[in-house]
Amino acid sequence: MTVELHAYHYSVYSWIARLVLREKGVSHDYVEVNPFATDMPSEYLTKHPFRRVPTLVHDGFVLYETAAITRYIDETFTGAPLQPTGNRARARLTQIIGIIDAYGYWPMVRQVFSHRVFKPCTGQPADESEVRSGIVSSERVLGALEALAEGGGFLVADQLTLADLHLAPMMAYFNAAEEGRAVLARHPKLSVWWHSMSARAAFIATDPGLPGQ
Ligand SMILES: N[C@@H](CCC(=O)N[C@@H](CS)C(=O)NCC(=O)O)C(=O)O
Repeated sequence: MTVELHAYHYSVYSWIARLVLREKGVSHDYVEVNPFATDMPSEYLTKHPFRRVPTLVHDGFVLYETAAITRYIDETFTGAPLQPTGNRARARLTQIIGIIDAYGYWPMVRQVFSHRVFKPCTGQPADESEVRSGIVSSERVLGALEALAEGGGFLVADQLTLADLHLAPMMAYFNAAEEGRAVLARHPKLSVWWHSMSARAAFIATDPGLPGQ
């Protein structure tokens, strides 16, 4: 049995996949692919036509889209289940992942984190207007997640789920920006959740850090 994850060190979606593999205890080979590189190997595009990361390859079965990858990992490998059994809890899990992907990723990561933290770390010019507009959009996302969170250490169903593992890396990047931290601090249920998620061994072990750290 071979499991290969094609991923990029600083990619938040790659972190989600690595985190789920770690929580499930799935050993795997890691192949670094930089989706922002102009010389990305053309062979990779046969796996992922949209030129993104990550992609999972399990015994020749190629799968991209992080939510599909993490669900597949949970349903294929042993280890504590990361999806609840009740219909409503499962619907909430899917809803939260949908919110993160559709409304959270861009403002939290590509606007706030990228322009406040990542670009300055790598000496690239940052755009303050991206940070400001990202914060406005992120406020709505955190407000929606705060309303859906159960309260306590997990978002859904009082157990660790794929929803927690999808949000945690995004929140880590958002929280690395001063403005992001201030927004998170205004959301009490998410703050309690973040305190508990960010202390998990798998989360700490998979943290890619920042360039130059
Ligand atoms: N819908 C994709 C999104 C993956 C994604 O956007 N990955 C980023 C890195 S975090 C990427 O490859 N970006 C390359 C680009 O924007 O050109 C998924 O769920 O896997």
